[in-house]
Amino acid sequence: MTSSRLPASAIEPPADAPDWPEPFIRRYIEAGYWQTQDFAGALAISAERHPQRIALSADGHHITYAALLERCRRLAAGLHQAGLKAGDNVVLHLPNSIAFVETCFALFQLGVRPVLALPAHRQHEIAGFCRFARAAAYIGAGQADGFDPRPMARALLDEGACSMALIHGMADAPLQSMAPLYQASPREECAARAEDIACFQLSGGTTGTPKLIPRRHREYLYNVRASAALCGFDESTVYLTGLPMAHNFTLCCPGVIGTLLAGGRVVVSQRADPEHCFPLVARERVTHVALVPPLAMLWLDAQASRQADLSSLRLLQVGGSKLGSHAARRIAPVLGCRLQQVLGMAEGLVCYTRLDDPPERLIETQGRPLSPADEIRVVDAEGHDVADGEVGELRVRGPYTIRGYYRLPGHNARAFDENGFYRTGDRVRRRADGYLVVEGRDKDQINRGGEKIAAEEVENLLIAHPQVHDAAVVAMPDSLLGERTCAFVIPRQPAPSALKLRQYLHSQGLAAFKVPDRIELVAAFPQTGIGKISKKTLRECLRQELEARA
Ligand code: AMP
Ligand code: DBH
Repeated sequence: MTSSRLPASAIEPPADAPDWPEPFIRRYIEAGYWQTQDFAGALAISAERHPQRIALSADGHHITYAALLERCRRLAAGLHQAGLKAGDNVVLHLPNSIAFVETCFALFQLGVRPVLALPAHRQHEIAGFCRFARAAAYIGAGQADGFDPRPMARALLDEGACSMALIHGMADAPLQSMAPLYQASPREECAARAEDIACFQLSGGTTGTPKLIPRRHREYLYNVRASAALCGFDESTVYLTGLPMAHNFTLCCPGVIGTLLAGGRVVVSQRADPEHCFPLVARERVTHVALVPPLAMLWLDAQASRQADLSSLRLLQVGGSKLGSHAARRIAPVLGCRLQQVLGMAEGLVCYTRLDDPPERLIETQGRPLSPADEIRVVDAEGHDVADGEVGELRVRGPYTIRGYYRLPGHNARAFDENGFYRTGDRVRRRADGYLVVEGRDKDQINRGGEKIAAEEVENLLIAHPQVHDAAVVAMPDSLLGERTCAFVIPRQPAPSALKLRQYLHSQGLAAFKVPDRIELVAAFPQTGIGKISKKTLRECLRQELEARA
């Protein structure tokens, strides 16, 4: 540590981002889980080991480790000159690209903390993150689907949501183009320390407010390194990014960063559909890929009829929502690679099936915790441990599971128990062999093929519409996505049409995946014994109706 560095307390008051208590910090360091490295330092070491190997390939363009490191360091210098400094937060809103990786590592080096927004997020979410994080800057880029970040970035500046907006691509004042920032001479100095926050992941959440998950260098590096070891990542790994890189799964489990620290190659794709990805797999000899279950099912169906050259594939990781055992069974025979089920959460805990697990475990379970130091509890409504084989709520504490969300002390008091265990809201069964099976969920969230939607966030927007008296958003079963969303709405007269309400939600800048698939206008909601809306009854009505139709 150099004397020019600020003590942690000068950057963030402890209540902002709860850290592990001192005895746990000591335990994780002594056991060797936490080391003294930061992400920028880790990339530099990997680049020194194999400077001339290809680190990333995108659209036929390849970049070596040495070139990547140099570009990250130039960009770090440029971003520093632009005014960003250690302890600042920025909202990073980039599609899968080499620029995403460069920007992330440049920010890591400066100790500037990116909020890792998903490409699908729009003004409603992005403005929320900017305000909540008191972001010094928004960083965006155009997306393959035609999204142009510039009108939104101008609106963010107009509203005062952030004070600087940087764009990868062409931009006019008051926006700034990132291109000139790469002209600066490379910056060597690293301002981040192992115990600092590296970035903020986002929680699927259950409420209307954004939840930022502070991930620190040392614990997130442990997550990524242990994951890479478990998944057998090495210099021969060619990792295809179908899902957004910003997501915990694709970034660190072991993902893009796991591949780069192992000296492998990342093949960048902004799409995950078989039409786009199968030719990439064949051309780039992709070995590893991570998908959510609906995409894995599309890959299965496409390959069953197409027989593309997927011979290089070694491992397909599937997570984000539950993979049905029927689809799980088909993966190895149809795609010719191993299946790994992954139960993960941006808050930390990741469970994996192991590469050498027998087929029964690969097909029927969502794996077991990554770390021997993960402490898992499965509890009943009173918080008592249930016996193995019984279903209960999953709680977890460990060397890479956060102890609290950023700047949400009130929510933290509910989301974590008195012993610091995170209440996941997932209902699971632990088998005698220690493997977990996901059986359901307690939280007020819809899991739409791995994309999480907090019911309350959509309800709040609907209720703000002048022609809406009340709204309740629930999951309805779906054969491809697992779940879709249905909004029950009690209208005011004259009642708005479902189409109008949907257009209204888009106009509010809500990400498209959160706009309800179905909107039902009703006169009243079913109620529970104490007069609350019975979402259970609403879900049951939908289920019966869909069954009757089938
Ligand atoms: P988030 O907190 O937004 O990162 O979402 C994590 C949540 O996704 C978990 O708590 C689970 O509810 C769900 N999830 C992730 N992976 C799986 C899986 N393999 N099977 C079932 N649910 C999953
Ligand atoms: O859903 C998730 O958040 C998730 C799924 C698989 C995750 O964070 C992960 C693996 O790391």
